[in-house]
Amino acid sequence: MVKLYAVGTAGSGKSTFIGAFAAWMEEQGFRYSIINLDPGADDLPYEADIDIRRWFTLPEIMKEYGLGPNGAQVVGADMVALKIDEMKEELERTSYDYALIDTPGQLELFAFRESSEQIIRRLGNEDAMLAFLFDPLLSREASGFASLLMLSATVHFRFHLPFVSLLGKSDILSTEEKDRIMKWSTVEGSLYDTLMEQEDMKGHFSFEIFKAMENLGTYKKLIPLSSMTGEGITDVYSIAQGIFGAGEDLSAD
Ligand SMILES: Nc1nc2c(ncn2[C@@H]2O[C@H](COP(=O)(O)OP(=O)(O)O)[C@@H](O)[C@H]2O)c(=O)[nH]1
Ligand SMILES: [Mg+2]
Repeated sequence: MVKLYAVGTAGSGKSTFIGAFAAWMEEQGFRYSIINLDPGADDLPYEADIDIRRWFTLPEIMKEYGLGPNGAQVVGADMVALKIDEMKEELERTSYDYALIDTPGQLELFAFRESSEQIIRRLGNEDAMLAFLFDPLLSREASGFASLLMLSATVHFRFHLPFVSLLGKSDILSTEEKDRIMKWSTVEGSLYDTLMEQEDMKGHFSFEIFKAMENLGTYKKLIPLSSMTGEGITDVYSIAQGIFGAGEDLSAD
């Protein structure tokens, strides 16, 4: 029973990916359960089986504690941990191959709050993995891509879970842009070389940073993902199957 957490910066496409992955699983006849951990979500592109908004929403927290949206988001992220046992019980009553878990819009609410560690541990970290979505527009520039790479390394380092890196919304990138980003992620040294071509980057970046990321294991091939065209969805599934060997394998067609 794989627990797949979608993480990434705000607007990177986490919720849409959960919806697209679920729709694909539905087509395949796989059993899944969707969990929404974002109390601030408005319209979600899926129907959550377990939804934190059943217990509280962002506007309710704002009202009850007299907080603005930013303060309420932080409180909300921590309050999720209080409901985790109820969610776990509910999850255990369903029979599923995959739990698809959507995290709050802002990355730091999940990545940098202590509550998220508790959530992952109590839902079960032995079969949990992270899907990290790279924002496509930021990824077009070498410095933006390098920043996201470091951010993904930070998230990886923080949770110590199997990790898949996805180049989100790949459908909005041109073939040239996509090829360039893919090259940065696969050809050792190419990102560093591009960065060094920029005059203002010289002296700011050390090759050692890239070596360290390589050692951390995050400097890995990105998978282009489009929740619109479905590109990359089966790759995510295959990688998860490769790691956990759960459920059924895809047929070779
Ligand atoms: N073209 C395109 N748009 C996408 C894709 N995934 C998400 N979006 C759009 O990007 C915006 C943010 O997506 P959302 O899933 O809410 O991001 P989240 O904040 O990470 O959950 C929405 O307007 C989505 O329709 C994609 O694969 N392709
Ligand atoms: Mg979302």
